[in-house]
Amino acid sequence: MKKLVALAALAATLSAPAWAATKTVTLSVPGMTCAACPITVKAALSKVPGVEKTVVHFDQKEAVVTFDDSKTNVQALTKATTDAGYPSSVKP
Ligand SMILES: [Cu+2]
Repeated sequence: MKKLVALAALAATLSAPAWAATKTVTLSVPGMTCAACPITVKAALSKVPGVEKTVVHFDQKEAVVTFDDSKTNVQALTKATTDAGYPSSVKP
């Protein structure tokens, strides 16, 4: 978590207005078992308002999500993948 906070603070200092910060979080998505799964996971995450970028790594079974923390949060991201059939958790 410390690293995430530091990154968010850095991003806020560099580019975002004081009331919004762009955060990047890595989600572990163990349920991705075939090459089509990342497409579903990526689509689910991209639909969450505030998500700016989603990169899914099938080999590592993880999704790297960049989002505006004034519009969404990690709970909404994990809920989105869970609702799509892929429960996820934040990687430390
Ligand atoms: Cu699949």
